[in-house]
Amino acid sequence: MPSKVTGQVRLFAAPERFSSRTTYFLKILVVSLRATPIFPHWNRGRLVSPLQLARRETKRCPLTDPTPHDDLAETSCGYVTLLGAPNVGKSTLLNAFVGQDLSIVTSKAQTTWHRITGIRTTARCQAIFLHTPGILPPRGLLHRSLLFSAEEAVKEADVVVVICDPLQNTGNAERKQIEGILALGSGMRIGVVNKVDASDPGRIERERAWLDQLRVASAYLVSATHRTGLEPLVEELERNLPEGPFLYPGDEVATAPERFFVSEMVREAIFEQFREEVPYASICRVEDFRESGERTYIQVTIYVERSSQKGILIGDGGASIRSLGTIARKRIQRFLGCPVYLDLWVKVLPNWRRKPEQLRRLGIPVAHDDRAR
Ligand SMILES: Nc1nc2c(ncn2[C@@H]2O[C@H](COP(=O)(O)OP(=O)(O)OP(=O)(O)O)[C@@H](O)[C@H]2O)c(=O)[nH]1
Ligand SMILES: [Mg+2]
Repeated sequence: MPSKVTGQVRLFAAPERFSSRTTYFLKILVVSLRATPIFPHWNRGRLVSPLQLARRETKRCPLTDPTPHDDLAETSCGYVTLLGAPNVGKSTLLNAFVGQDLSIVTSKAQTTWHRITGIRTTARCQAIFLHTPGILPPRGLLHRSLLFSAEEAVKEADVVVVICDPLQNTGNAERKQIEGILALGSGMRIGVVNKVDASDPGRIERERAWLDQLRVASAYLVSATHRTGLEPLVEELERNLPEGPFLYPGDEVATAPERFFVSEMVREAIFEQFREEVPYASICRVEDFRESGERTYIQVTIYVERSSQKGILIGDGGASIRSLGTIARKRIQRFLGCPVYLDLWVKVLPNWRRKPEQLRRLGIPVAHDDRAR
């Protein structure tokens, strides 16, 4: 679990790699937005808002600060976007890269809905990994919004890692969709064939051939679960990040606040415990998070679309929600390192997946074209 998860943003004296102060300011703005809590009320939690931080830090280190950064040219820092169809192992890879379980992993496709940022810092290099939702031809507003978030991450990437899974028979439509998204960005492309521990050479070759068509600079065969083949891949990623100062302090591994990880742990338990319909209709939001005596009190609401789904989640006499709560609470306690009282509520928010305003309130960015619907 993350050793330190904060939304802090550090401002630096304008480094050489930004051609003008405006460009630099835009970069800072992007970082600040990334650190923005996914839900507005997170500002009331342990984090200060990026604006507050910017104000505080600006006093100490204004943008015009001429302080020389002697070793600037020797560090590199940039964004690495992990792109691929659902279930190819993006979360498992991200967790392997940063060495912590930041992103939930389940056997179901399209588990990750939010863009998850993981930071890997070594002496000379900071790689900021962006896990994007799995790519599928979109069906409905939620899928289109997930796609939008992947597109934005590809546009921002210095390097895009295209991950494929030889165990899946990825369809032509999915491949075309990925090719279309790749074309939106100008970052260097690196290919990864994951799950080689469980696949046969024929299938691996099929995926490599597709990666060749995408004109990747190089392709790597890895197993994210067994953590094999990752070292040369990481070296290549680091070699291709642009020179520049670190954007995050070296001991940070994630940009999202604790509340985000807590809500994801509840969602992970839902994905594991329930079948097809309920996990995809459920989204979690932390409503309250406070230290109360020896325990931390956390109230999480699980929003579902229909009352039948609420009934399934609660179960006979509350049996299902109790066992869900027990699994999630244990994970959250391990993550926070303290006893937790987890208060789970289930509410019906009719058709939330089809309503732009609801999606945005629940922390899922909606594409411009869909906002007015
Ligand atoms: N055998 C094998 N299984 C793997 C490997 N990497 C991931 N998996 C499994 O593949 C499934 C999906 O992994 P995730 O990391 O959640 O995949 P993802 O791409 O993040 O999925 P979405 O977020 O749903 O798009 C899980 O059951 C993993 O345990 C691997 O290297 N080998
Ligand atoms: Mg994932």
